Amino acid sequence: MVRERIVILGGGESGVAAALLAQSKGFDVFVSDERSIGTVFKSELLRAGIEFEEEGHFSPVLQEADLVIKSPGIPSDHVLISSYRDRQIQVISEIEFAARYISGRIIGITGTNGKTTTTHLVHHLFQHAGYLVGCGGNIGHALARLAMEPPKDWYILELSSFQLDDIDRFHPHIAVILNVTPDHLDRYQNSMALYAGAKLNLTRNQTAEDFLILQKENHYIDEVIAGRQIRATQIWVGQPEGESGKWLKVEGEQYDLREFVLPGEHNLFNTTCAILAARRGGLSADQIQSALPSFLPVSHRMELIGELDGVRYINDSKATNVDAVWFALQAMDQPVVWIAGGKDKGNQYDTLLPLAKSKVKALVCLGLDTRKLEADFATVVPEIIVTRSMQDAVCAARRLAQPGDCVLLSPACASFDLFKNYEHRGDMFRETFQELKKETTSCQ
Ligand code: UMA
Repeated sequence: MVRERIVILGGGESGVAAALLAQSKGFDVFVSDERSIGTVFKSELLRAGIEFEEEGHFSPVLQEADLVIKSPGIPSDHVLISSYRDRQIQVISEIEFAARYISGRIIGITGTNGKTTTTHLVHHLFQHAGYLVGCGGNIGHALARLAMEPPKDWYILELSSFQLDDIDRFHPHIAVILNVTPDHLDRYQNSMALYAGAKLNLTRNQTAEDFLILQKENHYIDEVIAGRQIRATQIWVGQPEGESGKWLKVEGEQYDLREFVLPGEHNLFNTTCAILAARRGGLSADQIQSALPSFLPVSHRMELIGELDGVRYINDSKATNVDAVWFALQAMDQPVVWIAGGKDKGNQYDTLLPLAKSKVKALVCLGLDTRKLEADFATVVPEIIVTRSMQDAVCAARRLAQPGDCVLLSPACASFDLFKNYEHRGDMFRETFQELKKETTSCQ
């Protein structure tokens, strides 16, 4: 019998996890990457005996695909993708493929911001209630890896628009769309309707037995939802009823937040959505309340990494878009030395200008090309410094900050120009800070 051939484009986390899963399901697998494949991923492929190519999509095997799995980082208008679609060869995302091999129920969480925190919280609530739970997706651990583990009761998945672009049958029982604001527009022909449309794909295969939790009064969501037929029960979430660090009321049930460590008004909204998802998934209000005090927040998201010379250093490396930085600056109550920059994704900084004017005393640009940042903030921030490495950026920030100030890494951009990913960028920030603090390194 001839085995079905799956071609996997991209040899990162999604591609390699999909390759291992596909091989375990008896497919003939080939992985192709346009750059060199990372050492860890390459050794996984070699160990499994999976064929691959790197430094380019050249192999004739690419033409023999029965099914193509596309990594989320590869744009849909890539010439290879277009050629597959022209030949009616199905191209799907790793999420779509992996979901075909799991049997538990899925909670899919998307949105421009807050999805990592909300995913972690929902995971924690179900785990604390005693369920077998898998947590993955855009959060860093591909669903395909979870599909190779023993089955779980629930899969809590953070999903990006890129992963939702190429779904076919993917079907979450509970879908959460936290918010939609401009991001990744370089991948969506500069169209918010296309980007919001990708997020709305999350509900495409839901039925009347399912739930869709989504943000009220978000005009990007309102515009795209108007043209869609939604079968799931819709739960619209408006302004949360509660006070950060004190209490929260969700559908008439009051929760005590005094021992709950997620600060900020925006997290009241994320927590409301997480509680709604947990309640629809069958958890009781008591089960949720008893889980809240033991929740640990996510790293790289407004993470206080320490204090040096009376200056607090905050790692918000996960803020890869303008809106996330808006929340970060909004939450600051000390003068800010702001480290920003990286790979620009078509950013419009207008919404940040008033906040930068009132809170930012100096901007340290970090990245290979920071001209747009420099130009856009020149009129509102008194001092702007350009750096090309984390060490230089942290040293510049240290020079500019005075006791009582705060150094905030909140880049508004992707990390891929200088770092492997946002975690790597945040880790480098933390390490540089710790070296300066221990005086194992010094600034020139
Ligand atoms: N590649 C090609 N051809 C191309 C473009 C890229 O072969 O034309 C190769 C690259 O050389 C690289 C590989 O594809 O080796 C990387 O694939 P990828 O960029 O899709 O990244 P993965 O390592 O597979 O990680 C992806 C998500 N990355 C992106 O969406 C960019 C990870 O989200 C996710 O955690 C992981 O799958 C597991 O599900 C990260 C992310 O930055 C956190 N997400 C974006 C965001 O949150 O803003 C959407």
